[in-house]
Amino acid sequence: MKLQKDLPTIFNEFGEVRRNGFIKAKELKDQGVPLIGVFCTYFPQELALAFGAQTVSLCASSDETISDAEKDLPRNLCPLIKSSYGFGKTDKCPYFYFSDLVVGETTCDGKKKMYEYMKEFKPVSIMELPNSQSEEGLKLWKNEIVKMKETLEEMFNVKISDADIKRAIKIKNNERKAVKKFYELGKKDPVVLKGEDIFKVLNGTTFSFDRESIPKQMEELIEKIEKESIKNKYPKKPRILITGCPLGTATEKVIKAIEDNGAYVVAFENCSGAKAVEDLVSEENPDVFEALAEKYLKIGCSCMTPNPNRIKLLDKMIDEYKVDAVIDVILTACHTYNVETLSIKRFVNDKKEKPYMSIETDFSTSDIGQLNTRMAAFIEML
Ligand code: BJ8
Repeated sequence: MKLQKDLPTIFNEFGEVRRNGFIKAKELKDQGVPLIGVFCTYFPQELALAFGAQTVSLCASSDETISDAEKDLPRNLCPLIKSSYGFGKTDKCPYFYFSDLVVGETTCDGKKKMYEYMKEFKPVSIMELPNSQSEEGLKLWKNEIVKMKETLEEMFNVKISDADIKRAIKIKNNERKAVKKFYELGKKDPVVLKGEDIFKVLNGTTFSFDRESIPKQMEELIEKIEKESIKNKYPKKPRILITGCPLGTATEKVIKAIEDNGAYVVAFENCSGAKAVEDLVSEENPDVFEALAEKYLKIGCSCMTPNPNRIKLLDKMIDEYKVDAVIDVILTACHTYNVETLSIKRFVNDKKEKPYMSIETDFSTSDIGQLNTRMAAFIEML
């Protein structure tokens, strides 16, 4: 990343990292580097990093393969599941094709049942994620992490020591600190960059295969943004926080609809933003498996019941980012996030006294007009 370039070019390059990473993935395969495909932020990436493997997100975000998926899966299923399955089945996603192993977790019902069919054409290993963050749940999750380490050792014929995992924890923590420092630019008032650019950078870094270079890249980028903010003045507009399902290329339309209609997205609480990054893994705990289990089980996903950690993070972020309103993005047929809209609405309206709106969308472009109309009406009243 050459920082002599202007900011729009740099942001667009981050936006292209996923596509450009296909070649890099092939090169890594040619060098014999194992590639682990993942579908969820609950997977402790440190396990892969500890033995020199790479991880890549296989969560697709395009409607291109949905009709292929619907030959096997019900139409009334979340587009993220259908699209990801479709890309795998049709071999249209190079990341899926190059993955030696896919790791899934028992998160939502649709995803965990989909893996049963995915196993027919790809090696898939499932981690049993508890549905609650209880003491018992923590024990189960720690045990699952140990089992996954053993699966990786056996499959790739390697030994993963505690010291290897400790080293990986440090690398991932440094990455998290740097990414967090970047998205925390969203706290600035007046704003210094748009939500669509924050999203491009966050999404791009998840597809970087050089994790150790991320802190330096973020440092340079932050410095450049701060320097240019002296001359790039952004007019005052309402500040929005996005929560809900993860976003991807197809659902960038939501960010665009918000920012085209008079507001800024200053924060992403979902798995495309803070949810996966905010907390670090303890580097002090001598039990590396317990340290990993504690960090990952804390993730406030709606597949947990109850799910207090989503509220806790929202509470903190609404204040810290001086948010004027919250928009909850639900992918069609995502029952857990959809059911949770009521408690999020109650929390945002009653406890934080802020406006809230939930929108349901998919990976098509057919609702862009409707999104614009709803955003314009919502933002106007702020
Ligand atoms: S930790 S948000 S990445 S599960 S949108 S497939 S929940 S029906 S993506 Fe997720 Fe992990 Fe949770 Fe994050 Fe199911 Fe809903 Fe689809 Fe979803």
